[in-house]
Amino acid sequence: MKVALIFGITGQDGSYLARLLLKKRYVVHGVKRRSSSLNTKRIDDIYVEPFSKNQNFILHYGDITDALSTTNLINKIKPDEIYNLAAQSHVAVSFDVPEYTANADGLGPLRILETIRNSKKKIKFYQAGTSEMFGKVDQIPQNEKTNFHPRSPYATAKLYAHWITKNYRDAYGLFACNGLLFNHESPMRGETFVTKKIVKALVRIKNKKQKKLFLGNIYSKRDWGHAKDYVEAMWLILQQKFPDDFVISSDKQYSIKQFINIVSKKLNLKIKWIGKGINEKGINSEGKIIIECKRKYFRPLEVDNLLGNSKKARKILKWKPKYNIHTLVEEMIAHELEMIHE
Ligand code: NAP
Ligand code: G4F
Repeated sequence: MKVALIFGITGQDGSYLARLLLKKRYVVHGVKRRSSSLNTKRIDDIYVEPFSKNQNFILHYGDITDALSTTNLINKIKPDEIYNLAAQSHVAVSFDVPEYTANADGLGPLRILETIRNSKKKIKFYQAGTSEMFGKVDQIPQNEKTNFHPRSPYATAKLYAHWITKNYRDAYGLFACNGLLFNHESPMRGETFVTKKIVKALVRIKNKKQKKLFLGNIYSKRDWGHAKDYVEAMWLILQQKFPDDFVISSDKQYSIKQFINIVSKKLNLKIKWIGKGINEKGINSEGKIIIECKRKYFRPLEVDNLLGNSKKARKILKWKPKYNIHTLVEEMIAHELEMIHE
């Protein structure tokens, strides 16, 4: 049986990756942080303390900013594969906590790489890189050869992680790989990311549980896929003969406004748009304002135009996403409808 260690097990991707690896009969170890309230809701159904329902699923306390805990866990578990998904992953928040973001997202992976380098065991390493590193893009669509131009403390920290992973691969022969993943969403997405925020709010507005949705820039464009498809790509990346870096994307692009229109159409919420810029508003069929823009949701710097070209992954990994924007949105809506009746 292969043994995997996942940093960031309690996050969206960690919860999908753990399920995928358990299905593939791995022993899965996950690292969770101590928090003042429970942070395991995404994995509670596969783990119940004190006796795990699944004997192959083991959780440990740790923190990627703590070199001792990171090194000790790796040396104790001696995994075959490490997936580093742990990060302060919110771009807007990274402007408020830049030093912490640099420490967790930039130096965190270095701590893992250095431990692997000093380990006698050959451990494969996956680093959760991001399309945010392309930032102010000079090429559309973006692929593995596109220049990087990060536009946030988050993207800058992730760029360090990207290069240090590549450097450890080149310098020490580590099987260390970067995934350059474009936005991926799911019912498990964090509440403050834009797709989840929109779907949740529009479902609640439709069911008269909420009056308005406040957003920032609705003209940036993103390439959205489903987390379930993207964690499969992470696994495939570590199953190759040689370590390499791969763009993972749907290769389709929508603006935030287009995303809102897709969701509202599926909910039969007829939204009419009026006004321009910060004064743009979405109005329902009764003439009530249900969507407004607020300055506080705009970022000091924006990434306007992300669109991936995942040709390399589709050819080499033979990766093909099963979801599209419509099936993704439908699954997210169904989940929010279930939640509303809880
Ligand atoms: P997420 O839901 O925010 O999950 C992040 C995970 O990291 C959580 O388990 C979180 O723990 C953990 N974490 C944060 N700081 C930590 C620390 N100091 N020590 C240990 N664990 C820590 O993010 P996601 O959407 O699953 O994304 C997974 C990874 O892929 C992240 O690195 C993200 O930056 C990257 N990525 C995401 C996307 C995307 O569109 N989702 C695209 C490209 C790259 P808590 O639960 O305690 O907060
Ligand atoms: O959903 P978002 O916060 O995702 P963003 O910034 O693209 O980052 C996500 O994807 C990255 C991959 O490209 C990951 F690396 C990262 O960890 C994260 O998962 O925002 C998407 C867009 C932005 O342009 C933002 O300005 O939506 C715009 N937006 C407009 N109003 C908003 C809002 N974003 C958020 N979070 N909240 C708003 O109210």
